Amino acid sequence: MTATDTYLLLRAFCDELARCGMEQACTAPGSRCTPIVLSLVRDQRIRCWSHIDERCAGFFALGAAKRAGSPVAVTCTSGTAAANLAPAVVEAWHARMPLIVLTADRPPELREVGAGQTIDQLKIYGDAVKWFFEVGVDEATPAALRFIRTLACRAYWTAIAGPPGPVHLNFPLREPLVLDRPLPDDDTGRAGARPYVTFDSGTPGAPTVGAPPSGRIVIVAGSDRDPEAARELARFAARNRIPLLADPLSGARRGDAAIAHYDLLLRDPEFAAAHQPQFVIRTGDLPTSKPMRAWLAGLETAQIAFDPDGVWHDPDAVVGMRIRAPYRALLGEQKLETDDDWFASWKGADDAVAGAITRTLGEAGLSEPLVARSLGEWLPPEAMLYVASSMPIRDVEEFVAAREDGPRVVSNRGANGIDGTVSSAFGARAAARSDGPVVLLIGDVALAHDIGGLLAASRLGLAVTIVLLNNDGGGIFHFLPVGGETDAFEEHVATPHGLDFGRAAALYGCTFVRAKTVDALRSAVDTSITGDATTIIEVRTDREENLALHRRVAEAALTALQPG
Ligand SMILES: Cc1ncc(C[n+]2csc(CCOP(=O)(O)OP(=O)(O)O)c2C)c(N)n1
Ligand SMILES: [Mg+2]
Repeated sequence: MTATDTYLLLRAFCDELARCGMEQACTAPGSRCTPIVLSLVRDQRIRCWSHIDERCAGFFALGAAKRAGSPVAVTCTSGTAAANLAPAVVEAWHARMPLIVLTADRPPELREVGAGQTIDQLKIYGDAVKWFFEVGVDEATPAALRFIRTLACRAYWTAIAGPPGPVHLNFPLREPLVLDRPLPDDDTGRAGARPYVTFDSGTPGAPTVGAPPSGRIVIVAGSDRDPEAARELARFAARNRIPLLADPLSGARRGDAAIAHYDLLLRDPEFAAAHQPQFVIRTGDLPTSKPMRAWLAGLETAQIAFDPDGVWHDPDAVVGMRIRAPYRALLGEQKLETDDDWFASWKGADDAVAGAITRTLGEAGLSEPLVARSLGEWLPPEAMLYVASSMPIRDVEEFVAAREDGPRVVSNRGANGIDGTVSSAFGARAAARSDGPVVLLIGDVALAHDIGGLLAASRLGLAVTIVLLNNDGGGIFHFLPVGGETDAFEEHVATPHGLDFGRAAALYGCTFVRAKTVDALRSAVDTSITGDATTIIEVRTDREENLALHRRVAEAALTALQPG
């Protein structure tokens, strides 16, 4: 086996990935991965994004896959490099994102004999991948070339076919790792630009489930990958006058039926008790809101969950029917018999709470909830709002108002980690080409965690607008019982760090602005999203005050819901 064999096989492999439709790949440097990196880079159809840190590379690929809606490859060298992809692989598994992970490895004769940078990479990501395959080291015979072509297609289609997810191919590579002569032609590909294997996952037929729902129906829409289906769902709910409790991650918080403030509404025990539906339709993942989860868990009514991926989100075991199809397969064109008073009551309450939010936040100056609410209101429809875990995603769910043409909201909520978020936002920017800015809303601990992700700004020439909520620590923990454990809370839970992010911005060649007022924030955001520099817009907040403000809003919402 020669370098020519290695490169012939890998060129055919990359050729097939590109024929299937793969447009982006992420690389990280190393020696053993040289043949994979060079083969990806030399394929003109694949845009390769170079990274220093594999953890960043993985999360960048994830963000790119999220934006593109198609598989993105990521490759790295052997050893701990491969282990550094694990967080992104786990997130991709839970978020059902198509990643094609290509790790380089030593050939069998160099394993477990003290060769450098060699660890056991077989099934290193465990059950967090849809498919693992150890790619044999081989001569580039026509049969081997045909095989590797089918392998690439299989990896691609496995990653994308429902439910999507990561696949892992481990490539043992023998030295020499670079070519010493030009590569001969290879005519084993199909004629034209066709992939070696095309794939049809089959379209499921419309399910049948007895009589259509009627009366007091609610729809609960959670995170979804299909923005067009979300818009249709919003239209369906509006047409039928069904309250649509839509997480911003669903893409359905729009139209006349959207109930944006269900989190605050359902905190009111009287409201929750008085608004018991006869039928619950759930779509997508379960929203984060605790009051909503508790309310759903306590209902005695029929709950039906639609999910084309067959995802099983039901921690309280109350869903009685699951339909592995989009909601429209069953309900799309129907006109349902619904209850108008029921709809009006939800809408009236939602409006009342919206008023309470606006008033209370208006009295408080620039705050974390106001930043979340304002971004939802200001950003243009073509923007993507990438929201970090912790309070940012909760504030977006709780405070962003319904808007017909709001930005697309995404988040790494597969495993709810605070890691890799900066890299994912840059990946989304990379996959966006010309269609709209990416704005990242992130806390200080999450930014510190993936500070290296900022390198993508200068190295890869990508611009993201980063709105940083800096409360010097994990503000979320003040909302939890651990907030009372004063002996260890600050140092070991809240973890204040005192970082000056202006210096980080300087190190990574980003612009840094501090916004102290709503107007200053708006003008900084506007300037940044229309410019071509990555800007960190810092809003300084206080964790205790943030807790108090959230409580004031909840009280104001309760008061607004009182009759008379
Ligand atoms: C990788 C990872 N480590 C730890 C956690 C636990 N965790 C959840 S929120 C949080 C603090 C986040 O702080 P920050 O980003 O500043 O947001 P804030 O809570 O202030 O809104 C931590 C450490 C996590 N979710 N993921
Ligand atoms: Mg914080």
